[in-house]
Amino acid sequence: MKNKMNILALLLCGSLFFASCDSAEKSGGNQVAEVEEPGNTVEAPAFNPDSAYAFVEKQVAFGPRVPNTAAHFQTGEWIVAKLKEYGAQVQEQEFQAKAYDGTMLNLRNVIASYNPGAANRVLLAAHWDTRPLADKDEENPKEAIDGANDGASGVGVLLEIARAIHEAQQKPDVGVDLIFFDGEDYGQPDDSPLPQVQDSWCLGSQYWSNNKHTPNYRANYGILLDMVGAENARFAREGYSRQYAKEVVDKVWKAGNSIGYSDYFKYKNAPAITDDHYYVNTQGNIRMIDIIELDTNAGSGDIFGPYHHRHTDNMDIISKNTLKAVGQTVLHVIYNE
Ligand code: AHN
Ligand code: ZN
Repeated sequence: MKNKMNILALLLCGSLFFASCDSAEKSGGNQVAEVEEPGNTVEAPAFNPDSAYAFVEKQVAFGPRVPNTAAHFQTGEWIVAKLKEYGAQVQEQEFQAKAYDGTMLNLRNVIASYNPGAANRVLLAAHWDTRPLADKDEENPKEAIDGANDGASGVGVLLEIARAIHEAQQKPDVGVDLIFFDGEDYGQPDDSPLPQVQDSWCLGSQYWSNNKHTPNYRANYGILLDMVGAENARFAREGYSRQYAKEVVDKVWKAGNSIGYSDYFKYKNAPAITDDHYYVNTQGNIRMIDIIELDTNAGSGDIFGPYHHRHTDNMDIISKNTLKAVGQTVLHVIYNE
């Protein structure tokens, strides 16, 4: 698509050039300099924030998507059905993983592919499970959270991207894979009395990084979305993203800023945090960034902000504007590959 647009831009330039030569002769001025150069960017289809919001709402309505519960199973079925409805080739990866507390978790990663034959691919990711506890909350810390932002927002954006690609006349040139990781949020709490378990977070991305859905699977790069729905969210450039995939950070931040979302994509650095992208980079051998809301002004406070792993992470904090900023930026990036 991009190449076709470049040719079109060249042709347009050519005819404008002749037209302005013509008028330049009459006026005696050089009109060519006044002709605005057509941009080299491809316009992506519109990301519908109402639709994305409804996808977040729907997940929350299932109840907390805690592994080994009915709400978790039903949400998994729903995600698979939506992706099939939107014309993707869908693979489910079912596996078991042992949690830090010894619980055997029945987990499922879901992978949806568009243009599966394309060699150039971009991998988009989010986690779809919910934390089984609210360990940062003073009240009811043993109860599971809604996870409207932590989990559901990223999934909502990915599903809306799937819908937008499906509806669009023009498809991206690159192949696009959407991966919905399970078991991200079952990590060991800081105050756990149990012996410390290494790598207790991100169980789905660890599994996938070592057991890809297709043998020899390759993607040029990946973008993880985590906590991308809260009102007034600010995205700083996270440490592992900069360490492993600096060019991708630059590309995505530039895209966000160029289409009007400079309030969200801030040219600020944030420390490295363990999230699914860490395992995709270190074990899966694919460079992946994390678009995640991190509070760079937290100081000694919580970098993950005030709603993280608390019951306040519910629909009240979800903003269509934030979903739009992230979703439209990611669509812009893949349509310009
Ligand atoms: C840490 O707590 C170090 N990482 C968790 C990342 C995370 C949890 N993202 C969403 N929930
Ligand atoms: Zn979490």
